[in-house]
Amino acid sequence: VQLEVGLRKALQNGELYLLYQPQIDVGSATIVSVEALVRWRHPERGIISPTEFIPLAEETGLIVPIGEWVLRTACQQARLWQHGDDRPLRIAVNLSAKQFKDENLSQIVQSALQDSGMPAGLLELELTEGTLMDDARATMQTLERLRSIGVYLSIDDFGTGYSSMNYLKRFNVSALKIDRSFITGLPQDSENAAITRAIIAMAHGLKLNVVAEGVETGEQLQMLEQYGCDMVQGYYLGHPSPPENIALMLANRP
Ligand code: G
Ligand code: G
Ligand code: MN
Ligand code: NA
Repeated sequence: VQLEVGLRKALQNGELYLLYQPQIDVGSATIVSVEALVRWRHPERGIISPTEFIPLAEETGLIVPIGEWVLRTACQQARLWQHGDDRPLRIAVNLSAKQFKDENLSQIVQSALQDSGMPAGLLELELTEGTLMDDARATMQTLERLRSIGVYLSIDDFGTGYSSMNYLKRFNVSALKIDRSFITGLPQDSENAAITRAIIAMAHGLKLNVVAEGVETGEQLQMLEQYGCDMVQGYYLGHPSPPENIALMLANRP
């Protein structure tokens, strides 16, 4: 209850902030997307992880205003990172189930794009399998609306939820992000290796991009490159970092 009261005030008191984690294209070894990850600087308790306060925000409905703030802040930040059309950079934002169900979602997305000047195709929205499976008909409608805006949709934490291959075919998303629990044990874990290869093959068969999350070692990167994984994200490539660090990475691109 204490935490809930605090969370209500966190937004207006400016206690939330975003870190950004790079997503690297394996082929060109360059940064192609940046994922926004929210943090809460609590006045007494210090920094609180989203694993702690996002579930609370979901329960209380506070996720809707918080999510809108994340979306707007991330888009505005990402606009500053664009350098003409030659090397466009996507910004990825996590959407929770409640945001996805919010009937104003497509308006909020459009308004965030308009106000920031970000092209729709450079906004990546990450949805989990759980969010997509909830209510098939409403899900398809919301996805259609988002698709028609032109945003890039990915399925986050792929492989950990319930996914029907049938839905995957119909959802019409752009990318799958393989959950980091499958990457962690690589290259030794032969079961994780088999699953990772299978997800990459399936994604490519469906003409989807595939991203490996939680890449922590050079060996893992090498293995994923062999498997034909398109993009990688994880501590080996860069931790979630303040915007200044991302600006430096961008400035130092080859
Ligand atoms: O960044 P970190 O590993 O601490 O994130 C923990 C969890 O919180 C992850 O599942 C991540 O997707 C989620 N998360 C981080 N930022 C956001 C956000 O802005 N919105 C939502 N809905 N989830 C987020
Ligand atoms: O659920 P989602 O994929 O959005 O979660 C992203 C979370 O994963 C963030 O909280 C981020 O801090 C964490 N993360 C990012 N890279 C790595 C990594 O290489 N290893 C581990 N253990 N966690 C990571
Ligand atoms: Mn994510
Ligand atoms: Na994930």
